[in-house]
Amino acid sequence: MARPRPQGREREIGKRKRRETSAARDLEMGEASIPTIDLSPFLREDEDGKKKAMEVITKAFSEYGFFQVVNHGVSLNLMKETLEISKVFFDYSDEEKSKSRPSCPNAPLPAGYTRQPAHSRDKNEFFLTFPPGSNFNVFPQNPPQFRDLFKEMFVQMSKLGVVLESIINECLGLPTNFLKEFNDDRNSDFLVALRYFPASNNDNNGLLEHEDGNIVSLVIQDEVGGLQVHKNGEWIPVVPVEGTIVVNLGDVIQVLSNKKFKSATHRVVSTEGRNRYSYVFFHNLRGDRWIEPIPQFTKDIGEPPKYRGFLFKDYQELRMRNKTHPPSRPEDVIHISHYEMDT
Ligand SMILES: O=C(O)CCC(=O)C(=O)O
Repeated sequence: MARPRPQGREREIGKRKRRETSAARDLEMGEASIPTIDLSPFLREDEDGKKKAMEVITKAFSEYGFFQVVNHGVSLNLMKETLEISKVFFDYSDEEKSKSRPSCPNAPLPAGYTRQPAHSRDKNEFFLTFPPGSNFNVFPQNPPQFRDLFKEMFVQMSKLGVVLESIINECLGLPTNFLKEFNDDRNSDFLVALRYFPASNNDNNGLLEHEDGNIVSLVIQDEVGGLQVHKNGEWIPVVPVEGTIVVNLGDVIQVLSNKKFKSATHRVVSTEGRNRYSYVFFHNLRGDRWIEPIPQFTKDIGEPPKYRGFLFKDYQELRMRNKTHPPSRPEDVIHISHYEMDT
């Protein structure tokens, strides 16, 4: 007897399963995945291992700005514990979570607990801190371990951010410590814990397609997954693997390198019936830094600059306005285009 054709929702699920199976097959074949880099050669100065890894990293940054790392120096236990503790925190009532709402109006970003407003297309809530000791920080009393775990995570992710910045420096062929000296103040870095709400029947948007505005971001996601990267014109799922950290390049490097390296276009898709948890560390820079393509990627090689110069803080404000009064500059919601020049 012929099997009845699946209808409506069943048919959609079938289609999705087929898409997932084919994505999984591609992943096995390495066609639709992002590379995984072992960072241990950088931590123990193994020159041969470093050279091989840098080739892969340079390719990934030149094409789509994304890869993931293992042996990165961040404690695997800490990664597990911080994900667990944020589940406890986000499960509290709104009233309890509201006790750690941001209280510093002049902070560059809202430090503390924030839920995206109802009109936002991004369906998530988050908790943000600046470096331990920052006056902007607001911590909840409960769960009691939250503050210490968050601080420890900040310290370890910050070390990794510095390592990755020096790798970017080397992959770009910049003079030793160029980026370290340009970006010598760690007070603007921030760490965010996120909870994405389950997808509904007509909306699976956790976080809309975007690029990060900073130097480099580091993502730890739980087993639910949902992070996707735009690569070769397709959305590629970053399949969660316990212990790995996802690295994505931000706009500042794209501008400094005159688009030699690309900031990563990415988004988060939510899952039916499940919350998703993640941590993102933003290796950032001071607002008063002047950003423009470096001569090494322009006049030294006879290339016109693809961006005019700007103050980093002005770009941050423009991005923030796009969130609070969406969209103030629709052309900058995904890519950095405000400062782009016709070449
Ligand atoms: O939660 C994630 O996996 C990624 C979050 C992200 O892309 C962002 O906060 O910019």
